[in-house]
Amino acid sequence: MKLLVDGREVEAEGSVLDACLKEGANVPHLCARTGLPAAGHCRSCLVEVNGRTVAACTTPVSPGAQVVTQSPKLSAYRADLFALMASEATLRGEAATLGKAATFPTPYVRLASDERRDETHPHLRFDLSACIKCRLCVRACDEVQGQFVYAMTGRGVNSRLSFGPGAFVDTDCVSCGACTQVCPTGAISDRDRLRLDPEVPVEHVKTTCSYCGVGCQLDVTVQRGDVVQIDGAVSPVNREHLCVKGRYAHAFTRHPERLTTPLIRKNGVLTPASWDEAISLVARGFLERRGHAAALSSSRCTNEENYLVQKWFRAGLGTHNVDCCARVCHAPSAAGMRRSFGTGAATNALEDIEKADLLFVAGSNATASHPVTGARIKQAVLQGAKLIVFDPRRTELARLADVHLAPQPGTNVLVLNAIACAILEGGTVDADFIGARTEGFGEYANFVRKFTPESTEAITGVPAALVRRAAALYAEAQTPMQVHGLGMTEHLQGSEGVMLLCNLAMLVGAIGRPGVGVNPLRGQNNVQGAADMGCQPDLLTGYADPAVPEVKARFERIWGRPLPLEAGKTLPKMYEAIDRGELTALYILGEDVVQTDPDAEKVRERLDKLELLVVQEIFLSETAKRAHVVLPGASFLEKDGTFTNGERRVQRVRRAIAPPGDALADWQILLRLMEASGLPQPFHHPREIFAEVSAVAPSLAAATYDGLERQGLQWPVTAVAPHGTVRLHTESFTRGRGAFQCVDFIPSPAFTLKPGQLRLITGRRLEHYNSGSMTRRSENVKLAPDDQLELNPADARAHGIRTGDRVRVSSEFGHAEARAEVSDVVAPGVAFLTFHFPETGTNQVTSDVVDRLADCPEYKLTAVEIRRV
Ligand SMILES: Nc1nc2c(c(=O)[nH]1)N[C@H]1C(S)=C(S)[C@@H](COP(=O)(O)OP(=O)(O)OC[C@H]3O[C@@H](n4cnc5c(=O)[nH]c(N)nc54)[C@H](O)[C@@H]3O)O[C@H]1N2
Ligand SMILES: Nc1nc2c(c(=O)[nH]1)N[C@H]1C(S)=C(S)[C@@H](COP(=O)(O)OP(=O)(O)OC[C@H]3O[C@@H](n4cnc5c(=O)[nH]c(N)nc54)[C@H](O)[C@@H]3O)O[C@H]1N2
Ligand code: SF4
Ligand code: SF4
Ligand SMILES: [Mo]
Repeated sequence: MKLLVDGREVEAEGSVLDACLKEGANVPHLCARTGLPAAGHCRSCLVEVNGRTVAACTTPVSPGAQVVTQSPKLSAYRADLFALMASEATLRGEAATLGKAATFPTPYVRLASDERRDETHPHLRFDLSACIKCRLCVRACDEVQGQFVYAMTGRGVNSRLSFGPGAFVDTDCVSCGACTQVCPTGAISDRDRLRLDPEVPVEHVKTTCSYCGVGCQLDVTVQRGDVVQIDGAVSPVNREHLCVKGRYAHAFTRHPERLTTPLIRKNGVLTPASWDEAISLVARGFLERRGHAAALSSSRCTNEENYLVQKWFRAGLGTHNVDCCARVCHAPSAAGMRRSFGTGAATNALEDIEKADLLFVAGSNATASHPVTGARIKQAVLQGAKLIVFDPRRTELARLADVHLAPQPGTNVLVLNAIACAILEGGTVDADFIGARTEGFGEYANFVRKFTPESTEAITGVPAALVRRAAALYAEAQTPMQVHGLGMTEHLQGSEGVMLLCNLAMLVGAIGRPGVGVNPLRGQNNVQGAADMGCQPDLLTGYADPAVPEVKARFERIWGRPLPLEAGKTLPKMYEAIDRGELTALYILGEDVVQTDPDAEKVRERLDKLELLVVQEIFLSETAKRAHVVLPGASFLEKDGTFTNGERRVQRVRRAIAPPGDALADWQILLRLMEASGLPQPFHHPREIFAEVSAVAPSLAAATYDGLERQGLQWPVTAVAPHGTVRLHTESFTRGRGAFQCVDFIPSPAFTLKPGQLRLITGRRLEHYNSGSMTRRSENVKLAPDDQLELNPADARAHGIRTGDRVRVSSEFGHAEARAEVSDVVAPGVAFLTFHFPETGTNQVTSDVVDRLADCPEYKLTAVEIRRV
């Protein structure tokens, strides 16, 4: 709509403040922040609209409105306002900058300011003498993160910001840093902000977080060539929010243990070597072992790097033996959803969380594993959305849930069939959707009727009444949206469990429109992209099937090489091939299989059998320690490229600092390796590699770096959808009709316990990330110094264990040791152990059971014994 700002015509929506800022008018504003609804608290943005003085942030634009931003009256008002603030607080930061002209010295009587300081937290710092009581921190903590750490106490001039009487480190804070980012005075600050030297120029680089698959956009502040501070950037993904890893776990970049030079094993010892020597040794080593070579690519690395890895192995070395950590993670989501719907990726977008009237969270601990998404789910629930949580543990979200279904680990199939049975019995299916868009319903309806909630209760441990209540809530919702995690996939029946989630969505017609769908919360920052690029043995870039002759011909034309005919191996099959002596050379890009693959003892044995193990890493990981050659790569802050998040959004990664020593960007190393292997590539920048990806992958046909620049694009990005695709399967399913699947329950071997055994689940905690190679080398260790074993009080009592005790966890595969945390998060008979510290040995305990369809390890169920040590 059109209005006048200082006499100039402006076309704007939203608030008068938005219109003024769009016009470039100089309107001070302290408490108006994107990501938070306008509140009009600080009054610094007063302007005149049609002659009336109003707060611009809370006044909506109206057609033809006349806005005046500068007048003697407004100047006097602003001067007075900042003078008043200065009488209450030591103006610093943004507030000082804005108030500079007006306020010093203040004509008002200086009130006794709040002198409270607190430096107890590893990241956050408090000096409340600078607090101007704008409440932004309170609102960020309540309305964005949902942690409710702060309150304003007292009234009028006596009001104070409070976080309770104790030390800040003992509050419920989850260190997201939202409050520090919005604080306009520095009353709430953090170590990073204090490290910033105000005298030295800074550079800002926008890039994508390299921890989880949410894909938050970061605003990185660089000073003297070093990352000093990270803030949340404006983006539909994270709306300026971040978590404790994305914001604070960046010290690893300058850690002394970073790899800075190639290493070659000589006389048993990894010894520094030149790039030339290392590259030719590796290239020759793989060429000599053609037919016996395999690659594991990295979901931590960029799309361009993943593309090169599989191209090198397929076109250069003639093998489809390429896999990545999706195998041990969401490969079952991809396989299951592909069978049901035709595309193995999230059907909807993160923005749909606010459009859903019910969220069904299955086997996902989102507030710890995808914290920015988790916070969004919490906010949706606080705004009235219903919540069903399906998880054996009482997670943070489970505590907020309308219904918490807590199954025995490994019984997902029974519970999901029982929910379907209850929906069918209730007759609340969407018959129109089923008739028009699906197939196999008749057989499925007959099959699933035997799984009554009452008949499954004894095995699953979930009361029939709760199953029926969840079924009714899901079926009655207008916009029921599912998100799921590894509690679904990392099981013997992982892919099948995911298909049952798809069944539920189809039963009630919850596919193909806003606020619904089946949405795997993809784990690693670029696991979606690694799979999109073709880092799996059976599918090429863009999920092209090499068995289709036209597809094969197209790739051969673009790559200029014949494609291998023999099928490739998944990661578990690669290990078996090592045992048989068929596989002798393995290239691993950024994956610490020794720490993160199951049955670690066996993994070590197998790696040690290899004639050539090459690991391209940023740290000497447990896996790199066993390599013949180690190549030093660059971290995400040190290179360009793209990552694809869990909602299929391809986003730019931009170099902020230089890699340490002689380390090179992984794509540069790969180009050198390809050239030395006789497969020279014409690329000089990731932009050019991406152009080839677009040429090969139909789903990215219309994607370019320029198009991704602003906020990325969700694939498919094609000529008919040049701005990307927010939701899949809107008209029909990728495979035509959605396929109902009949799945019977098959108990895992570990489901049957021997006397005295517990069911062990392994997984994550907020502060650390997977192998921990990066978060353990950051200040986050001060928040979480080690792994923990959650035990129910009953089991702890029975074994004489208290919180803090060291406990040995044993299975038939091996032992682990960790500190006990006695809590009711887990039910009796269930234990939970994290895997972020190598010394814990979590994966020495986990088993060799894998998903029936996708070979994903069953990390979520091992029969174990425990004892105090
Ligand atoms: N802080 C942090 N964030 C991370 C990571 C990290 O290491 N740390 N890693 C990233 C990666 S790679 C991934 S894949 C994601 C994973 O993120 P999530 O999917 O949240 O992973 P987990 O915590 O391993 O497991 C999720 C939940 O599954 C539940 N569960 C276990 N067994 C069962 C079962 O039989 N049925 C059901 N219904 N639930 C079950 C567990 O109790 C747990 O709460 O997180 C990503 N984000
Ligand atoms: N017990 C148990 N085990 C599990 C799981 C579980 O739930 N329980 N979850 C599984 C899951 S879902 C996953 S995804 C895997 C994850 O397993 P991994 O992929 O092994 O875990 P990460 O710690 O992410 O390790 C990646 C490695 O890449 C390196 N790296 C990071 N950035 C770069 C880069 O830019 N370049 C290069 N060259 N290297 C880089 C890091 O230093 C790190 O050593 O773990 C699995 N293991
Ligand atoms: S860091 Fe996050 S959780 Fe902690 S007080 Fe600030 S806003 Fe709240
Ligand atoms: S939620 Fe995930 S992507 Fe966002 S800052 Fe945290 S780790 Fe990074
Ligand atoms: Mo993962």
